[in-house]
Amino acid sequence: MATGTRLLPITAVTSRAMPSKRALIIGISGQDGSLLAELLLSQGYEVVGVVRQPASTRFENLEAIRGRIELQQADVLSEISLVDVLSACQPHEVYNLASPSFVPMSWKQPVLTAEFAAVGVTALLEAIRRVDEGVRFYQASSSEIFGESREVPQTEETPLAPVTPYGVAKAYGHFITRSYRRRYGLFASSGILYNHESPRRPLDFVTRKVSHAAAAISLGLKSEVLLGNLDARRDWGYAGDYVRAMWLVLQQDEADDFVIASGETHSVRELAATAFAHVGLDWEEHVRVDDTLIRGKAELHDIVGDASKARKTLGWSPRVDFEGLVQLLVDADVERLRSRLEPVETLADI
Ligand code: GDR
Repeated sequence: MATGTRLLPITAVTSRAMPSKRALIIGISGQDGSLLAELLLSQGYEVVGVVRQPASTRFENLEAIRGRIELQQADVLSEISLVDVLSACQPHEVYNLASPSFVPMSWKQPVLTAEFAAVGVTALLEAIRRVDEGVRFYQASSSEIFGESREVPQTEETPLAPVTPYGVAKAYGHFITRSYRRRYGLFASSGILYNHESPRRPLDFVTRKVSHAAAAISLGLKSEVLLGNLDARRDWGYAGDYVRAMWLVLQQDEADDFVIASGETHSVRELAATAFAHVGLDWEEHVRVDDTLIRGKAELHDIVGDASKARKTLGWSPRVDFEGLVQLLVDADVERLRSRLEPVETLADI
């Protein structure tokens, strides 16, 4: 679509009595982007999403809302490309969720990780500065920026000590957002999000890996799963709760940084035990440790967030607890696998 043209079908705009807010989500096709898009649509927003692939691509996470959003293909590392999108869309709010998210991959692709999670943020902030300094900007920071933290739990004031290329790149993104807020007075905020999961998580992440394995084993589709460090602990929450926090961050009077976390940690062992118990199985009979999946010195310890500021200022608190999250993931995987099995069973019956 050419710069300056309207992005949404005219019906979507004129059918509302009040002019709605327009949000631009960079990286809309991922777990967080798609959940955030659904939340914003439910609040009456017009939602435009930026994707790297052609807009005609079938994005599984966006299937339910595909007819209600506009997609723009753009090079998120190019300031010119971003200026074009911002000029065409004229958003009130911009959410930057475009970044690789699987931490171990950042050791294999450190330069690419830095380009997206660090330099790309700068390109976007520069583009906003050029097009409209009044835009509200959300940066997806991550608990990985705390790395080997000496403070437990971490707050917005905890010094950053990242250890992975992903964490280092995210620390840059975090600081540059702060820097543009101070230097240019942009409404640029960061949400420092701890692990947040949903059925839209790819299977590489430990939560989905475990929930999918528990579901598949309970349906007789496989017998075991290989995991890394069972003692590793994380502060896990439900992604639906966390995208609500993103939105709240941009509704404040002033731009700021917020830790978004559950405040409690659980081990991978507890994760497996809870998931397998939910489908009536003993995890110890099905989980094996694969040493190649252990992160060693790159593993993070004592990463747990203190979200007091978010609770007080944003009025945010998570609605789904650890057990509820694990059950929700397992139920979704059971349902997904059963629906794939059904046609096969029907054929076998014939
Ligand atoms: P993380 O998530 O690296 O914390 O980053 P991940 O689910 O990959 O790992 C969580 C913990 O589980 C341990 N673990 C395993 N992890 C994976 N992936 N596979 C395994 O088989 C396995 N066995 C044990 C890991 O060692 C680790 O301790 C997530 C991502 O969403 C980031 O994008 C985000 O920024 C941070 O959370 C906050």
